[in-house]
Amino acid sequence: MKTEILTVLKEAPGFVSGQELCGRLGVSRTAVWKVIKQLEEEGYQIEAVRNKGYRLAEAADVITEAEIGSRLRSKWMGRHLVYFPETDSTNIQAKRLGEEGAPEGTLVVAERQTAGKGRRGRTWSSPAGTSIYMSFLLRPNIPPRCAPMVTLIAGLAGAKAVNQVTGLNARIKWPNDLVVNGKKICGILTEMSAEMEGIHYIVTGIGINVNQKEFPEEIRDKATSLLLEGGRCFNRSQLIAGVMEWFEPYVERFLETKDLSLLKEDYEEMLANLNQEVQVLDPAGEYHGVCQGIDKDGQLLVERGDGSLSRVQSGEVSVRGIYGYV
Ligand code: BT5
Repeated sequence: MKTEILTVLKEAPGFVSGQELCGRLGVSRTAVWKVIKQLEEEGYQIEAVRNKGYRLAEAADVITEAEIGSRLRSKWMGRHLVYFPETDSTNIQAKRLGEEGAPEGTLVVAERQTAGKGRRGRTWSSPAGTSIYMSFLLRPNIPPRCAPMVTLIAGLAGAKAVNQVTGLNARIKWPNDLVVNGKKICGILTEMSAEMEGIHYIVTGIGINVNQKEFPEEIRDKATSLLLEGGRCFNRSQLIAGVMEWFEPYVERFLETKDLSLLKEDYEEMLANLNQEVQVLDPAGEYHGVCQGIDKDGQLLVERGDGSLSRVQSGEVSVRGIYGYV
C-alpha cells in the first residue's frame, strides 16, 4: 500500500485528498494516515492541509522498497524487491535468497554495506547515504561458461541508465567497470552457484558512486562519483529503476541466443577503449595492442603489433589503457 500511496502522490499535480486515497485503495483514513507518517519517517516531506489533503513536497533521495517500486516500469526485473538499511553485502543476501528459492529478477538493495565485495577478495567502499548497492538474482538456462556475459550486460545497462538519468558520458571499461572522465564510478561483481551441467542461480551486484563528495585515500586517484563529475546530486532510486529497465530487454535478447551476438553493437558503442591502445596484463606475459571490440562470447578482441588477434577472457587478466586507469 505504501508504494501505491507514494505513486499517487507523485503523479498528482497538487494535493490529493485523504478521501480520494481511501477510495482508490479501499482502505480507511487511519490506514492512509499511518502510511503517510511512515513515509515522513523515511525522509519524505509531505504537506498535510485540512480540507485539501496531502502533497509530496519534494523528491527525497530515499531508496526504500516503496520508493523504488513507485518508479519501476520493468516487467519482472526488480519486481520482488528486498531492502536493507544495512547489510554485509547485497551479493551475499541475494545468494541467500537464491538458496531459499526467491524468484528470478529478485533485487536486493542496501543503504550501506559492512562487507562490500570486489573481485578476488578485494573490498568495495560502501558508505551510507550517497551510493547504490544493488544485486539481482537470475536463474537462466545457460551453460555455466556463459555466466560472465551477465557482467557485460549489466555494464551495458548501467551505462545506459547512468547516461539517461545524468546526461553524463559513462563508458564501459571491460569487463566490469563503468568510468566517467577516466575514473571509476561503478563496479560489477557476478557470482554463481552451478554444477557442471547447469546453473542454479547467478547473482550480479552493482555498486554505483552517486552523490559522494570524497573517497578514502587509497582509491581517491581512480574513483569518482556522478555528483563530482556532473556538479549536482542525482536520485538513486531513479538510477536503480533505470538499470532494471535497461537490463530486462537486454537479458531477454541474450537468452534468445545464449551469447552476445544481438548486443555486441550496443556494447561496443559504450566501450571506453574501442580502437585505442591497451595493455593486457596477462600472467603469461604482458602485451600491447589495439582494442577491436568484443566477440559474441564477450571476450575482448585485441589486435597486436604483428596483426594477430588475441581474445582476452575476463577473469584471467587486467586490461589498462596505456595512459592511466582507463
Ligand atoms: C569491482 O571489483 O569493481 C566489483 C564491485 C562490486 C560492488 C557491488 S556493490 C553491490 C554488490 N555487493 C557487493 O558486495 N559487491 C557488489 P574489482 O574490479 O575487484 O574492484 C575493486 C577495487 O575497486 C578495489 O580494490 C578498489 O581499488 C576500488 N574501489 C573500491 N571501492 C570503490 C568505490 N566505491 N568506487 C570506485 N572504486 C572502488
